[in-house]
Parts: sequence; structure tokens; C-alpha cells
Amino acid sequence: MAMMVFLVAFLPVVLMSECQYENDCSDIYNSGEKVSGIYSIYPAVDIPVWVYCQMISDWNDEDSGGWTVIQRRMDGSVNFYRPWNQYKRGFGNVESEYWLGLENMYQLTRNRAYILRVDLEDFQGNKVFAQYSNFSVGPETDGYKLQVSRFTDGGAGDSLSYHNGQKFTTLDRDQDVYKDNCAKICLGAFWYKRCTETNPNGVYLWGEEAEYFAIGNFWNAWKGKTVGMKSISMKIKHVS
Ligand SMILES: [Ca+2]
Repeated sequence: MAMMVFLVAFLPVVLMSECQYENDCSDIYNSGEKVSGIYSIYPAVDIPVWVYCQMISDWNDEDSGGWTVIQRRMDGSVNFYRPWNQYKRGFGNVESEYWLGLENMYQLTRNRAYILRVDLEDFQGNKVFAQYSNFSVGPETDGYKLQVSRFTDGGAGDSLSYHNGQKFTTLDRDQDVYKDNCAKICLGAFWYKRCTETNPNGVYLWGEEAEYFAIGNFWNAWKGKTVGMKSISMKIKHVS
């Protein structure tokens, strides 16, 4: 009987210590899930967040694994012109277009090293990417500052290194270095500077818009500032 009490008393402690929370899609991939789709992850350990995991096993070794999609545009179904609190918490639909949230990005990247990959597709079906071997988002107290460096070209060119070290700007919180609010000029929200080389959260243009400059979801180094992408997605994977 004394032995039983001992076991019951210590069982929860043992279970807790053996329970591995899956912080991101890389952990889920490594646990044996190799199919892309929607999973729940634990960026801040205690609160689950639904996310799209892109599981890759047919690229080269460095690229394979589980990628956590932090931003995705693909069909213009979600409005991305939103205020600070929504960019902080996240919004949209994990089955199509969404923003994971700056707080989740901070929680994910604060303790482990991450790679960022940006995949782009135009309306002619061409696909390119840009990869950065160093990516992190700082705490809210520092404006969710972006750290991005060590670019590798997958045909897209580099439109993100320009934004390294910038704080995040939304229509209601101007933290860029331009005299006006870049979110209001570019109709999006981003780590704007003066103002931007890319605008992933801009207007979904369905192609080219030359009349209104730099409002679309463009990537300047590939197609200039007047051509919107058919799809653009930002995904991260921790360095093992
Ligand atoms: Ca400004």
C-alpha cells in the first residue's frame, strides 16, 4: 500500500517531464509527421496555435524538414490592412491566407536559431525563392525588431536584407524611419524602413498595378514594385 501511494504521488511528475511539447513544425516533422497540413504548435510552450506546416522531403538535405509558415498569400481572400493588435496576435485562415502573429514569431525565435525562406510565384506560374540563414523577431518592448541576414538566392534576389534591424509598422503604429507612416503609403504592415523593398502584406493585386505605386504584395528584386505575386509565403525552420 505504501508503494501504491508512492507511485500515484509521483506519476504526474514523471508524465509531465516526459511530455515533449512541439514548439514548431520542425519538431512535428522530427516526431514522424511527414505530410504537409494544419497542426497545432506551442510557440510559448503553454498555449497551442494552429499553423500550416510545409513538410519537405524531396528538396536537398538542408531544405528538407518541417517548415512553419508564418505568413501566406495565395488567393486574395483575407484583408491584410489591419491594426497593430491584429498583427501582434495573428489573423486569417490557416487553410489559406494568414499571419501567424508577431508575438508567436518572437516566442518561436527567441531561444533557437532559425532559417527563413520566402517562396514567390507570379501569375505566369514562375516560382523562385529567397532564403536567409539567420532570422529572428525581437520582443514587443523593442518594436518586434527584425533580424534577417545571410541571404541565399533561389532566383528571387534579395529584397529583405534592406529591412534588417527595422521595427514593425502598422497603420496605427509608425515605427519606420520615413517622415510619414509607410503602412498607410504601402497599404500593408511590415518592418518598413524608408519605405520598402518588398510588401508581402500589401494589397492582393491579381497581377500588375502601375497606376498606384508600391501598394501590392511585390518583391522588388524579382518583378519590381508594381507587380503583385500570385502567391507569397514566409516560412521558418530551426537550425538543428
Ligand atoms: Ca514614419
